[in-house]
Amino acid sequence: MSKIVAFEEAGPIGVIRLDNPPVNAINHAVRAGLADAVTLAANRPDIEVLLITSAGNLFSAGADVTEFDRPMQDPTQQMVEDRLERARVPVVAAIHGMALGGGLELAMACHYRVAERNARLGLPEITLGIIPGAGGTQRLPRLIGARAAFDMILSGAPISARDAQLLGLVDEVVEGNLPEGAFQFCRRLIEDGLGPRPTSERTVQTHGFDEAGIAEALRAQSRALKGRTTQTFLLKAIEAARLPFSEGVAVESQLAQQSLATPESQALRHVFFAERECGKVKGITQPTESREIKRVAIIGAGTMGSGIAIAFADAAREVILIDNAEAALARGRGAIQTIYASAIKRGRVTQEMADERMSRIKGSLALADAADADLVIEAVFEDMDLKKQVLSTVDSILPPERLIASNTSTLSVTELGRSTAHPDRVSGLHFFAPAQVTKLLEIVRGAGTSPEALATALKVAKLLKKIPVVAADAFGFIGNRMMLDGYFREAELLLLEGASPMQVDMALEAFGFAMGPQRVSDLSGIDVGTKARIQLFQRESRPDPYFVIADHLTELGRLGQKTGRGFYRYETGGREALPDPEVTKLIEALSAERAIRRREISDQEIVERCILALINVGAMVLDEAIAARASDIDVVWTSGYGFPRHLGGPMFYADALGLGRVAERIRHYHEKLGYYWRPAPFIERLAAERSSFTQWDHRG
Ligand code: T1G
Repeated sequence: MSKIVAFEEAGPIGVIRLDNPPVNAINHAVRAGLADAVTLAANRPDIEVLLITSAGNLFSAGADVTEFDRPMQDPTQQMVEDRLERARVPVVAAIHGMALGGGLELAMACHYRVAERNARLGLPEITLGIIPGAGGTQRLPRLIGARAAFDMILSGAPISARDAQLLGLVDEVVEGNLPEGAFQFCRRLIEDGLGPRPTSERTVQTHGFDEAGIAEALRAQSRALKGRTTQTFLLKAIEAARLPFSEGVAVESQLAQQSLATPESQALRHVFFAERECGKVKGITQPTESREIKRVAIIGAGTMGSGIAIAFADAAREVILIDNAEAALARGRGAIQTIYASAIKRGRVTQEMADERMSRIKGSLALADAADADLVIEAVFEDMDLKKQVLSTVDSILPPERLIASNTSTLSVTELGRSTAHPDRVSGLHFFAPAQVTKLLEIVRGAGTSPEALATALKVAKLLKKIPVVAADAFGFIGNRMMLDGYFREAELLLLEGASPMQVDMALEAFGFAMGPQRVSDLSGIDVGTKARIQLFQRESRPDPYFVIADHLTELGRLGQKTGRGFYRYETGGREALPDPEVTKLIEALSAERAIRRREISDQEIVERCILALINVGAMVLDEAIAARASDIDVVWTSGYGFPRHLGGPMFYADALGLGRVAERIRHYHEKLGYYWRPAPFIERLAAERSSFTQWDHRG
């Protein structure tokens, strides 16, 4: 027997145990091991029940995704499952932690399933742009009905053991120790003389899986599935569940292969691995002994400070939220209560959980109260002098081994570090609004930041379940640099040339962005960008036009949603962006001042220019080593800036377009539009070498 799959006898119970760390992914070795174990058990007449369990934190995370681009070796998972289903004795799966994808499919091929109370079960394949391909679209409908199966696979979200039991997916939820509970369950099967119960022989309940039901299910996921196609493969597969099992499985297998070959799936798998790669930083390892982050002080109770406070309270940390103004602190507390109240309303947390978390957040007007924190995060206004003052004060009261971080979104972390006596312990922790929700955490490494401080910052990201991307210290780091110098800047130029804010936003939302640039500016506050540029212009210059519209709107007090007017106007208390003729007049005047001829502009041109501008600056960010990998940039944009995941991020998308074509189009716009379109030498180089960003990332 292989080490990965062990078989042992416990009286009449044959125990098959998977042990393929870290997530019991089902690769060829696991499949072969399972097949061998089933054969072994079949030749042991004294075995009356087979029990499948796993070592480690979870039952299985499914098929090994790293095997997808290689031909599948026998035995396939379907072959193993057929063996299990046709076993002469009942087969039981004991599920702990998570059973996902192929892991749940394996369990559904067993005749019975028991799960520990906290277990979660799901088929998340759609998040990888594929459909379940090991019988999941045929067995799940037979266990819980076609409609419930369609809903579950369409969302990709795991469900609790309790809900799984209510649906009929799990036979028993074990409150206490799972192995004991599973053995008891097996012994009861023997005592009650209960035999094998092949799922494939069950009939499919199709109630609610009609045209109206399917439309309703798709509507419920319309936002998550915007621009996606995987759902069409899935629908056909679930419909095939009406066929005899063997025919349905054949249809599923074909559709699964087709979904796997889509650019959408390649993009989503790229993002999956990119999100796991980005936390690995050359030369930075997690110290075995490192200080635990129990208590966090946050300076500044504004929108970001309050959101960061919630993120740490949600991670069961003690938080002290400090501000120098009573009114600001009260506003911060009010914002926190409002956010938890809406989380309760949406069923994300219970009143009890919200109360417990809010009780972890203490307010204070005294910076001195940060002295016993393990970590201090400064989140005051984006003003260099103010931030330096706060950091140097904190530095003077905080023991030197503790970490200090700034939530700055554009300012130099190196310079901020130098305003303290310990620049080695200063890093940037750049959260994205809403800080308690957005997955991305941009970690900025200042020139003085020590490897230990960086390792702790990465640990903080894990603690908050955030996706960390490390950026070198330069204006705007990775995300904001590309947004300001590339994407948003080009969007503004298109407005000066004749496109309307609505046209630009709708074109980019149709491309797949969650929200277009002007609506994002109005949401986050146009003055935030203006302040960042004021700081920038103290160190660098940018030729006109560079955000002339936004900076004029700020001057006019049109700061966005918070003032009811920005690029759009908003009804009192409303969030719907309404065109405002005053803005059109302002833009026309700014165009005239610059002798810019206004014209009709197509949506196609809008998208091409905004995306290529993003990619071009992305290549500069890579060339300047501000980002370590092109895939890091893709993570920043898909998890922090709403770039469509199913396109893989700007750099992966550039590869899909072909860098030769990308370079050619950038050169075209350089001739037409000048300075801001000077092609990034890095793109020219890779294009000349007929290479790609992905190849560059995987260079030796
Ligand atoms: N295959 C290969 N490697 C995997 C993997 C998988 N399915 N899941 C995780 N890993 C690696 C991951 O890359 C990382 O590697 C390490 O394990 C720890 O993961 C036939 C076709 C289970 C919730 O979509 O959601 O089954 O970086 O950092 O935060 O129908 O991993 O250390 O080298 O994410 O504790 C469907 C994917 C597959 C689940 C754990 N399954 N995994 O989260 O750890 S398709 C999924 C996850 C399928 C069948 C189809 C999460 C997790 P490294 P991690 P984590």
